[in-house]
Amino acid sequence: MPKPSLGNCNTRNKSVIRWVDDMAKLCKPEKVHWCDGSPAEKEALTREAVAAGVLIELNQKKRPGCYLHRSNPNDVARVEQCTYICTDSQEEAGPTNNWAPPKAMYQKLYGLLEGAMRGRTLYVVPYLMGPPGSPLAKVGLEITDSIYVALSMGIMTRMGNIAFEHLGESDDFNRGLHSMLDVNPDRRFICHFPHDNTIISVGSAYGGNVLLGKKCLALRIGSFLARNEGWFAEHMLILKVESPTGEVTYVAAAFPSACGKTNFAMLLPPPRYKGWKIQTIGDDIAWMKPGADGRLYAINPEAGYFGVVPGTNQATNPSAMTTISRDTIFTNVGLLPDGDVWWEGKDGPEPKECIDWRGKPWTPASPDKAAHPNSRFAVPMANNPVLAPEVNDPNGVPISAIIFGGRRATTMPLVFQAFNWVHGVYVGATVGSEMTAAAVGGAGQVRRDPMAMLPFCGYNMGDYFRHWLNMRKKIKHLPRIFHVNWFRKDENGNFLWPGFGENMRVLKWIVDRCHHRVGAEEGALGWMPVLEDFDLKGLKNFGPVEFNKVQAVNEEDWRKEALSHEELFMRLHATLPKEFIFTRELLITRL
Ligand code: GTP
Ligand code: SPV
Ligand code: MN
Repeated sequence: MPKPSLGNCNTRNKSVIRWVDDMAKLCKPEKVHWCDGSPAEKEALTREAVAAGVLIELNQKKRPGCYLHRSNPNDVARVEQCTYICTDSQEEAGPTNNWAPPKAMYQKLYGLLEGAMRGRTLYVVPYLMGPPGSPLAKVGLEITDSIYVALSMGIMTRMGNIAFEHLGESDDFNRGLHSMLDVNPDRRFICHFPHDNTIISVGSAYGGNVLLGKKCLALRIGSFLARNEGWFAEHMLILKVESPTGEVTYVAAAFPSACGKTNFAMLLPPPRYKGWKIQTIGDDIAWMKPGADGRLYAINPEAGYFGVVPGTNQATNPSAMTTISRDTIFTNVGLLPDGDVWWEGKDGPEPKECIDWRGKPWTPASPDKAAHPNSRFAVPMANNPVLAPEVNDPNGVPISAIIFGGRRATTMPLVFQAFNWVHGVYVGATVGSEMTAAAVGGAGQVRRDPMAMLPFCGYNMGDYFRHWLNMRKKIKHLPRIFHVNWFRKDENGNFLWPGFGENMRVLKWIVDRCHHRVGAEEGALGWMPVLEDFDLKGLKNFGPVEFNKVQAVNEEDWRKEALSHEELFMRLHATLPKEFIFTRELLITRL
């Protein structure tokens, strides 16, 4: 086997060249391709992917620049049971993470990677997370043998030479190595080595498992760095609210996977909110750091959206529909006879026939869905008609409110505000949510998902809570903290709250609270909106009776809820901040 050449190497950074050379020697690809991020390269790689059958060209008149990818049916979502944090001690990873000692894990992975890219092209994907010039931006390098990953990273990040420009001669970059191997669930490992700023992912070719800039770097490694360096890496959308008078408020919100971040970040206010404008900064990840003026500043490290397709339509998310009308890679949706795509919950009548996400003929009589419930779009954020220009501001935007939320059919009211920072951190730490199709296994079960970070916190969850509490000393103007639940249901299983665009009403109350415009009632859970301050005008079939129902705090439900907080705390007892014990006592007393 001859030594694989470095191909069209396009940097002189010695650490980069040495690392790529080492990895190429290990994986033994036939060819090495360094991505430069140019439009010409995107076109050439796309053509190659189509020729190889990795992408299917869609109807270019209806969806210019759009392609369909079908993943292996055994590989359709993140796999939490195969995701590891590799630190010397298990204590550092904590009880909520799978742990393995670094040495043993490197050995096992290098064994699997030995010669794994024979006959394949090794793509070197340099990328920048964050706006160019931002003090919060980070450089990553992903080596992958998947052309789909290379193309998707080109959408999701600022990819190509821009990363080398940012890096210069430094060796401070994330080393990410990905190989599909034979896409076998038995050989699927997503491993993080926070002390080496290294990620190795094998055996998958799907989304959060393999687009290493996203959940692996921006959240798992990111949260580890953030704790050490005094900032936050969070599973949060960031949005901008502009009032008719031009008042601007920035809000960050953490909801678990497939619980409404993309939809909320692109919210179109109902007609009644004439003059109000919501714009998107980010839809999935926020990096936040205290600024010199004592406020908390946030950037979106990503450059694209990897969003849930099913349920997206003109009524729920018109801006997303415009965004994905071009330049989009769809994964695991249905294919229509005219070369357009189909998914459950798209506008218009069901088609008479299509090809389902597995590539099999589908009709409305088929027992299975045409699109996989976790089918996704990958699309550049530049397509978003409501993109906030501040998304490219290296300094980020100052956050006034942090919202936590989950998917709860019962128990949780539509909205309340935490009493103070410590209470707010408690509210975030005890978020519960029904599991969704975004991860393999357990869909529908309620579990504790602290700050929507259960699958993404790269170190001990108790220490993470401690970090959240400590940060209050570094932020002079603390954001107000809120909790929302769009998903409460009635006895017949119908959503009590209309959601989507109507969430503007909840957001308006939150913004009013931030600007001290409305009072609130002290309740057992926190500050509750007073009926007169909460705008219900123009809502169909939703008046004061329904409002009281969606806001109700049921004592019996909350006894169970408080017990389940205790269960989480017992799991984390070794590192749990004592403040939480007192806060829970106060909650029980108020109940
Ligand atoms: P990830 O990309 O997995 O992190 O998900 P996300 O948090 O961005 O969730 P997304 O906005 O894609 O929404 C997921 C699902 O929740 C979709 O099927 C939406 O239609 C649905 N959804 C979003 N907002 C609402 C809402 O206000 N009410 C209801 N009932 N459903 C909603
Ligand atoms: C999530 O699961 O929270 C996602 C999708 O945003 S993935 O990139 O697959 O993690
Ligand atoms: Mn997410």
